[in-house]
Amino acid sequence: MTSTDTLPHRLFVAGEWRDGGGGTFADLNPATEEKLTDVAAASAEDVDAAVAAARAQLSGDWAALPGSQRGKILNRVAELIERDADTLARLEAMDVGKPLAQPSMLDIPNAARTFRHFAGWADKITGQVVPTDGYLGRPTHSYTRREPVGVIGAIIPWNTPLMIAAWKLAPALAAGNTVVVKPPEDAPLSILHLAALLQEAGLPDGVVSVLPGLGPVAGQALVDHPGVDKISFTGSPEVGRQIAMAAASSFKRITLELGGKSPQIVLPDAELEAAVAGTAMGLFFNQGEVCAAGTRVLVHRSRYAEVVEALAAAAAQQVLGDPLDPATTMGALVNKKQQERVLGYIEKGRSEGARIVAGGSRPDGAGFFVQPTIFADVDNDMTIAREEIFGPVGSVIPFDEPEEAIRIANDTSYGLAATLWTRDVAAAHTLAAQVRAGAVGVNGWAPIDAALPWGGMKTSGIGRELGWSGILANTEEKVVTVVL
Ligand code: TXE
Repeated sequence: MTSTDTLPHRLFVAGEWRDGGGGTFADLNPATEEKLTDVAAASAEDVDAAVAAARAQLSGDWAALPGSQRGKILNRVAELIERDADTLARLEAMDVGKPLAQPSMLDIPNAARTFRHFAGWADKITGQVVPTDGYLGRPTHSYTRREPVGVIGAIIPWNTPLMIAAWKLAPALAAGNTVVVKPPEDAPLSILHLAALLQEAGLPDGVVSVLPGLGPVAGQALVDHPGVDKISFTGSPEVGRQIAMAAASSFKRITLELGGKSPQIVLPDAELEAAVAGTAMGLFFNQGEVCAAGTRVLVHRSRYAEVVEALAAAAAQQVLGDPLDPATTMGALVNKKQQERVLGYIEKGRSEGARIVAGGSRPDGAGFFVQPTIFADVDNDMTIAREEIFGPVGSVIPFDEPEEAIRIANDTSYGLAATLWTRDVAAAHTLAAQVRAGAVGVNGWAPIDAALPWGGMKTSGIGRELGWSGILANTEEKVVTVVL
């Protein structure tokens, strides 16, 4: 399966594999810069066909299935993901450039867990009976129903494609929607494999189509399509804004997850070894290409020098190399553009006066690698502390009082995640309430779970995915009143 001539590379539309109307695009291995395969690119006509099949299923076999049967299929998808875990992990490692251990540990088990979690919700999506004042003096029986939103366009980024596809597909399907997925052009392979698993699990044809293709072509066609009821998007704020504006004119529903500039606050009483290991993971996991990356490390001045030194040592310990080599701890960035973007931010940090204590350039040789980089003496007004870099670059900022830490933490346009390192339970709860972020981890960086709502405040997005919030985001509430 991972030999390049057998890689999945065609569109999956209405249960059939076919070529795309938009030709093909080259999918590279970012660690070698070699082509993995040419992938079919969907055209606007392909989007039309997928949306038509998805709409038909809203009154077809899929709509007729009770929730328990939808749950059975989703459970089967989880089993098939586990059966093919090695294949999926290798696809993800080769396509994204991440070390094989990471998808094996996080992306693939999390995707299976997400399908299983939402399999459990599929037959428990209930409404409420609501007492009212009656109607023209007569009693009434009023109740609410949660109905599918309809056809959902799911637009996926390249950093953790399979996991994010599962986050969008599983709650949507549990609630009875149909979905057209646009995988990222940089890493479409694992989602194409997932398409085959959805079919094998017994999902009726057309309920999910997977259309690799270019963002401004296939993605845009999905956003503009009148037959699509909702767009669920994870990606950049720039594209998120375009989607929000297009959705506003057609009243499409949206869920947007747009990244962050997340603070990790190390209080003076923190257990330092754990805090350094955790903050380093928050900086370097997945090459730093993580929406919740903890890129602003705020450290109490009394521990500042120690933490800077320890983070520099943690950066120096990273082993960059072939994602399939078990010794590798950090892989390549996804493409040349991302590598240049990250190197550009490193230059900006230097020129604005931050002090590099580790990394700072790209290693020689092939592959879109960037050294893990730590900046000390960072001011929160510097560009490297304000803009999402999406690479292995951390800014360490000192603070004197917890109030100052919160002020700096909240002085950002983003609000996705935050991490607190402290042994003081009262301080943890107080600061967790004060920080403006969708998810706060205490003594652990960015815990994620299918049962926990996920999403951000401010520029980090609109709406929540996962947990019961994921069901709410994928249903419309209807009121029925019977006058008795
Ligand atoms: O994102 P894009 P890019 C941030 C991160 C990164 C930057 C740029 O800072 O450096 O964004 O990454 C599809 N209509 N994040 O350029 O373009 C595209 O095909 C509809 C954070 O890769 O937003 C892909 O499937 N769709 C983020 C998806 O949008 C369009 C994860 C994301 O690509 C489109 C990724 C259009 N006009 C990047 N244009 C996170 N929240 O974690 C593109 N797309």
